[in-house]
Amino acid sequence: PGEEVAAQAASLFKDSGSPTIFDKIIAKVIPSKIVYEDDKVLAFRDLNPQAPTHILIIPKHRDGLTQLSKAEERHKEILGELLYASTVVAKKEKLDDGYRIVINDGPQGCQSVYHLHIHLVGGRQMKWPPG
Ligand code: D5M
Repeated sequence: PGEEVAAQAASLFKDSGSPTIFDKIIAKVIPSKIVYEDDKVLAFRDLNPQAPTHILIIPKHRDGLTQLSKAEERHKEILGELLYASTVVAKKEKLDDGYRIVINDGPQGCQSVYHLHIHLVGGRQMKWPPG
């Protein structure tokens, strides 16, 4: 089983960008609280929640999408999948009065993990403008 996990991790790491903590979450090498999963998308609870509900929605295959600004034509489908999965998760979490979707990009956007992820935050009143 150890070898299997290593092989799975190696295939995930083939794309550009260094491995991140999210590769280990996808490979289930480290635990996470998964709330939704399909063949392309994984959603799990943020370790450092900024609201009563704070979930990260990520592509299982990064395929060069370390951050939103690296998106290319071929990523259009997965970008749609991620946004749509966010609405499915929001419904599952009963965020019926609304919620916020955030994508942090690069240093000025406060991105810390370079594997594209959507933050889904809700369960409290949000403020505008964001900080
Ligand atoms: O957001 C990166 C987010 O990733 C940040 O809110 C913490 C979260 N994080 C980091 N490690 C973990 C693990 N192991 N489980 C769950 N959540 C995690 P960014 O937009 O890049 O700043």
